Order: sequence, then structure tokens, then C-alpha cells
Amino acid sequence: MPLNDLIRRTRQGQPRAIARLITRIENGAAAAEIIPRIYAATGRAHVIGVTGAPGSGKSSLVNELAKALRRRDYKVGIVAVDPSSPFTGGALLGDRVRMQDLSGDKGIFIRSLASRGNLGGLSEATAAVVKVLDAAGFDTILVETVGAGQAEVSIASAAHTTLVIEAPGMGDDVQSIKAGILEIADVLVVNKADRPGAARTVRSLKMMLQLGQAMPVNHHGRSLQTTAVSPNGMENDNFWQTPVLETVAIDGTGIEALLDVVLAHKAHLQATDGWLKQEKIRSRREVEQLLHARFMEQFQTAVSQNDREQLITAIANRETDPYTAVAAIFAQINE
Ligand SMILES: Nc1nc2c(ncn2[C@@H]2O[C@H](COP(=O)(O)OP(=O)(O)OP(=O)(O)O)[C@@H](O)[C@H]2O)c(=O)[nH]1
Ligand SMILES: [Mg+2]
Repeated sequence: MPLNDLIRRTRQGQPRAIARLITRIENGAAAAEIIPRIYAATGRAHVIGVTGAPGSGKSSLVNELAKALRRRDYKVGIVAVDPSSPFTGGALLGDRVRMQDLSGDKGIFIRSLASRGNLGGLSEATAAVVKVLDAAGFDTILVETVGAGQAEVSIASAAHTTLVIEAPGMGDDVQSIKAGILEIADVLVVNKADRPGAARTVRSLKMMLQLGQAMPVNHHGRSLQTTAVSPNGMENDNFWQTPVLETVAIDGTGIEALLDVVLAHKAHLQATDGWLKQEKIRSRREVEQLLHARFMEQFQTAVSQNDREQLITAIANRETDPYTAVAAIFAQINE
């Protein structure tokens, strides 16, 4: 089908068109053709990142949140990102089965994305898929990714609202919480609250949040302005206090309360300059990623693989240095 038809049908929210458009994005460079044609129709969706350790219950929570959102009449897009799997399928198949009770509902669209060995490509593809769902009229988009490394954190933090999921026993030890994970959390969730130790995990997380707040550095400069409490002791209006909530995803306990908090965070972003700030962070990152990719492409075209290898070897052997090498590469590209 011609791309224009596919895009028109996607804008009408036709599931098969959306699926085919996403497949084109997955298969390669199509994003450069697609995004310019839909970008003006994006920017409406509230993007919620859901990240956390493997097995903490992210998919189960996403499933329950999606159902709760549907009960409140939101249209929900779900993107499950699996950086560890080179295939679409595998671990994600389990997610599909679990999310089956959601299928058949036109107000929900679910898609899994796998890495195919290229994390940079995965975060670019995820961003493009989110835009497709946004343009298709899904007003709330949940992005699930395993919180294991920098790339995954960057996928999650491209969201307006980031949920970090812990399970009892995982968060008790300061060491066990990955550096950087708490900083990106807008909401902390202790799932599997039916298991022993949940209250202790909540306490440790709250303690770590307090420790973190002693320092005036935060997030991506998103919500926290300067300090938690202004000099007169009043809460700063622009400050979002990261809440810690307990849930049991397998029976739905705590889900409505979690959704209330997620929507409160959205309202908070909209009421402050947080929403625009987050959009600017994302826009800047996208431009820089695309520039980097375009430049690397040019570099690889201008300098043969053989010459690139020789250059690297020469730098390693101290026959030249990285600065001189880069100056020479720029001269060659600008020739
Ligand atoms: N007891 C209990 N089990 C849960 C809860 N939530 C999820 N589980 C179970 O924990 C297991 C993992 O749940 P998932 O939702 O697949 O977790 P995940 O974080 O998406 O896992 P990965 O995507 O593989 O990292 C499943 O067997 C769930 O049924 C909960 O609240 N309580
Ligand atoms: Mg999962």
C-alpha cells in the first residue's frame, strides 16, 4: 500500500494500517519518510515509561493500568521494548498472552519491539512508534522496558511520566538499586505487595529518595526546580514529590490509586512548565541522535572501512592522535 494511504488510515486509527506502518519503521530507515508527515499531528499523547528490574511485574502492571485507563475512556497504546531479545517474540510472547484480555478492543493497541542487536536503533524505533500511536489518536501511551542499562533508561526517560517498578526484596539494599534509576522516577511502585517485605522496601525507597533530595540535582531538570521546600517552609509549587506506592498487579490492588497519581503527575506537568520542558529535552535528544547518525553515515561513506581501521590503529600506536585524526576526517568530508 502506498505510504500516503497507510498514513491516512493510521490517522483514522485503523489497527491494520498502524501495524503495517510500524513494521515499516522496524524494518529500517522508513522513519525519515514517515515522521515528517505525521509530526504535526503528534504531541497530544501522555507518554508513560514503565521500567524496573526483570520480573518485577512491569507487564502485569501495564496490563492493569491499561484496563483502568480504558474504564476511564482513555485510548491506550502499549509499546513493550525488549533490548535483550534479538527477536520479536521469545520473552515477549508471554506478555502477549498476558495482554490477551485487552485484545479485540479498538481503544487499545499493543506492539512489541526487540533490539536486533542495535540499542541506538531501538530507542530511535521506539520514539518513532510512540509518534505513530500518538498520531493515530492514542492519548495515553505506555512504554515498558527492562531497566538494566543506560539505553533502557534513556528510552524510559523520553516519557513524560516515568514509573520505576520494584519488588519486595529488590529494593532493600542500597547497592541493588541501579544508579540513575531513582533519579528518573516520577513515581516509584513496589509491586508484589502481597509478598513479605513490601513495607520494608517502601521504607528503604523513601529513605533513599530523602537522601537524594538533600542534593539540589534532579532528574533531567524536569520537575524539581531548586529545593523541595522553599525558605518559608512552604512546599514549592513546581516541586513534584516522588511518591512510593504499593500494588499487587495480579489482583489489581492499588491500581486505581496508582493511576490517580500518574494522572496527577500529568496535570502537574501541564500546570507547570514541566510538559514543555520534557518535550524540549526529548526534541534536543532526537536532534542530537539524528545528527550523530547522519554524521557517522557520512564518515563511513567518505572514509573506507580499511582507512578507518588504519586510522584507529595509528591512533592506538601513537603515530597520530584523535584530534589530528578528526580534523583530517572533517577536512576530507568537507572537500
Ligand atoms: N505475587 C505476585 N506476583 C506477581 C505480581 N505481579 C506480577 N507477578 C508475577 O510475576 C511474574 C513476572 O511478571 P511480569 O509482569 O512478567 O514481570 P515483568 O517485569 O514484565 O518481567 P520482564 O518483562 O520479563 O522483565 C509473573 O509470573 C507474574 O504473574 C504481584 O503483584 N504479586
Ligand atoms: Mg515484561
